[in-house]
Amino acid sequence: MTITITAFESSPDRGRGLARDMRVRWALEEVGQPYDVRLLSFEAMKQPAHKALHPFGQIPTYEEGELALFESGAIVFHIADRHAGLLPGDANGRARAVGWMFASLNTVEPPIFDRSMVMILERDQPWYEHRLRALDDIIRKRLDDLSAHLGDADWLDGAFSAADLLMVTVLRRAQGSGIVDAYPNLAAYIARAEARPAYQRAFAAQLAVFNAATPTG
Ligand code: GTB
Repeated sequence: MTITITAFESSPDRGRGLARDMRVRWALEEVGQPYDVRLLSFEAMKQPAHKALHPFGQIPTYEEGELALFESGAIVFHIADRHAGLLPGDANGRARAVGWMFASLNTVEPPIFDRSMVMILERDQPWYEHRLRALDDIIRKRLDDLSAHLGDADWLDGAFSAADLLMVTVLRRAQGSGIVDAYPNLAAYIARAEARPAYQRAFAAQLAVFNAATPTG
């Protein structure tokens, strides 16, 4: 059955692979599932046709036959659940990997996301510097603990899994802040993940969308 996902027609990240369709593309590449992409403008995302798929009018979505999903974490979990390669075969290892998937989205991502929103929306506010420093402190706390957990291991818990895929997409969003560079093992973790052929294919695919939408010269 054909898998169709949605992505930005013109991503504000300018092809850096920071929008959340990147997670879904990467997961599909890891498990070797071909997929189509329906590109949407911001306006189209808010129309009833798309809101029937995504109640909040966002990307990404995932359609496969009768099934329609939204929320990148749920989509990545679905892909990992249905195909071999992204979750351990043993029940306890699988449960731990799912725990790390939640940790990436519920514990590590929120302050990183908030920081990027503050930078976009609150730059002119009197509290801007204070709020940014407070968020940086929270992010550092999270990364201190994540770095200590990872140590010199390649991945969060044994073999590469959907948890690493999600965690790396979250950490990439913080890279522009310079905070991640203070943790050599996390920087190496991101680089190791980005070197995976599946990541490379997913990154190239989303970059091609940006390049096609951007006039050159
Ligand atoms: N919790 C949902 C999920 O994980 O799927 C969040 C989905 C979401 O935030 N989607 C964003 C969206 O559709 C795109 S990814 N926004 C349009 C809207 O809400 O109207 C978030 C994103 C956007 C831009 C950058 N960037 O420019 O760097 C990075 C990430």
